[in-house]
Amino acid sequence: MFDHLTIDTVTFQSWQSDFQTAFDIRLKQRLGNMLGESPQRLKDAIGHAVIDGGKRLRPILVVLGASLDSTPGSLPDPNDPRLEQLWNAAVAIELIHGYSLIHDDLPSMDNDDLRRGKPTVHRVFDEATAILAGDALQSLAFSLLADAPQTDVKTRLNWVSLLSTGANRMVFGQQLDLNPPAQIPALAELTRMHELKTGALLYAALMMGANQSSAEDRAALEAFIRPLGLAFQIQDDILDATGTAEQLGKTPGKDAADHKYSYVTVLGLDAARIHLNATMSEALNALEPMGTRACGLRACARFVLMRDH
Ligand code: GRG
Repeated sequence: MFDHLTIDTVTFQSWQSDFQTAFDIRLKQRLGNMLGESPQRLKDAIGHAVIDGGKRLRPILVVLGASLDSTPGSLPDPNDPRLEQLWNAAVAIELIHGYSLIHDDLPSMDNDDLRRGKPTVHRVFDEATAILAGDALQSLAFSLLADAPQTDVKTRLNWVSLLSTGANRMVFGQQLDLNPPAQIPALAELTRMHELKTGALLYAALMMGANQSSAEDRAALEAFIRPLGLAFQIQDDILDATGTAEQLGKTPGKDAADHKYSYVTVLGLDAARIHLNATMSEALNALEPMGTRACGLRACARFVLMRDH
């Protein structure tokens, strides 16, 4: 679908790898500047959690959301100096994501030993240090937004508002996930929980990037990112049910083992796959009016659909 309006997956994956390299340079710079006074153990725990890991999907959404007009038909050069203004926002949202993963893995939540192919933060350090690392990442994220260079006050405030809303909604979703209903939830209830837990931060990422866009573009992006966030979660649930620890870098089969409601445990694997395709079509349809300006986002959506970890 929309093959003439997209970028092939191999090209996108190669760009994503360059993006990860560029992102990690900026991330390390910023952490180095902000953690000067931190005890070494906390610094190490934060580094273990957020450096050299993850797909960097949220920072990618920030950059693609901001690049609709600068690179129609292609992907933005991650080292383009015009992106300089965005890096604080891109790093900030990844720090919030990093905190959520550390806390999600804690014994009191998902109790996981493996994340991004490495032992989780509380396993390498200790539980209290893992909690503190997550705490610190939250305030570090917002100080990056407050101090973003070459960025007017209105944009910085808009970023703060989007990121705080996204992070809060993620917590609301996590609370729902921790206290599942006694009965198997209807699809609408499952969808609502995942819109909060997973979708809200993806929404914040894209809209932070697109904060200067026209109202028309922002409406199209909103109509895209909502189903994309759900598709991301459905794929995550399918991978949890079908992937290996080696492939995923985390413990597979947790949803079923922990009696969690997921798209697979509620719908079954085949229906979850059908639902994934329908949800992805909804996301791609929303981008249609944007033509080649949305090539990067379309390729990113395919990347979500095809990912194996
Ligand atoms: C603890 C407040 C709080 C929230 C936790 C992140 C989260 C909410 C839960 C993680 C559990 C989970 C599997 C959620 C599904 C989607 C998700 C956020 C997957 C991990 O994100 P990726 O795939 O991870 O972007 P990488 O490692 O690539 O950054």
